[in-house]
Amino acid sequence: MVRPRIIVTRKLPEPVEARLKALFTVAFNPSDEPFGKQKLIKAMTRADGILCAFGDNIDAEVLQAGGARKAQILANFGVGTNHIDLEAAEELGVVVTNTPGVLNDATADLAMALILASTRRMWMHENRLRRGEWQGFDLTSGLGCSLRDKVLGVVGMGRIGTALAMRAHFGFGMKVIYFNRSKVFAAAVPKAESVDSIEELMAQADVISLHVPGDAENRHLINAERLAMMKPTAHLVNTARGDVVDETALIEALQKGAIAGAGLDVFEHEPAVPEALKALDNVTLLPHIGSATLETRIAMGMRAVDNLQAHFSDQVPPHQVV
Ligand code: 8YV
Repeated sequence: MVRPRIIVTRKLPEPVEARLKALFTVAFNPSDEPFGKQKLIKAMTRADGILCAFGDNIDAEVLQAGGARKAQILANFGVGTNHIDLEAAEELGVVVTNTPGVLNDATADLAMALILASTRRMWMHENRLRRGEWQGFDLTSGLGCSLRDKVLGVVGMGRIGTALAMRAHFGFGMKVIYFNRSKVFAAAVPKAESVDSIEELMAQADVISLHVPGDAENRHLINAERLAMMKPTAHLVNTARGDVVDETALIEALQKGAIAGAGLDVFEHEPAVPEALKALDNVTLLPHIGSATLETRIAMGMRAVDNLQAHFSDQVPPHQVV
């Protein structure tokens, strides 16, 4: 039997590449240079399946490419699929899969780390120390705020939001409120309270953490108006997608001190990070590393391979999106 031909757009952890090699005829990307549009179009016409990732902009034009040979499946390495035109994929009969579940802990850990970094003003302190500005121990300057009995507002209480809420509630004594666009959902976190509107959450929370998908409906969900509803002592953490927040409005709020701080792992125009944001010391900035542990990245890769393997064995992939 002819082995399916798979094109992999990014360098993957070694055990994942080894498993792919054992199952398929694979073109890897050892240089890890991201694919541009033309290369994605070419991949679409030369493979039976593509193992892609965040940053590969797979729009309708890419999806329409192909003739005698056309990729039947896009196995995304990651849970978010906002970089793929799902509607076009569905229309064209291209299967899209993702890798949910295995990155909940890593991403929730990082959100918790950003909450701690922001509320304890770690970036400001570390930066001053590295610049040689630490004059010695003192009791009153640069104080942060404690988390016990503070309110964590989770926007999007799905798998990752729930994992964060558990950490915040059991590990740090925080009260949890949450807002979900689907009202049928009941949180698995003890005493977590659902609020009726995002406005209510913005106004009540001491720390707000975003865990919604980066789809059109959520673009600029956190805009100037909603940022203005936050307490001046509150912190915003984003490990979801950059465009869920109006970055310009956030910069303004941070510059004015209208909110106390922010912890950001994602940005509106990655990998570009505005200089105005870098200049602020009430914000912690990380380069989209929510799922970046070796264990997690291997598990994500294996899940993507599971999806490919099922598809090419004429089974429904376990994590099919469309
Ligand atoms: C991944 C992510 O690293 O899974 C996601 O949606 O945002 C990240 O944790 C990224 O998607 C890799 O493709």
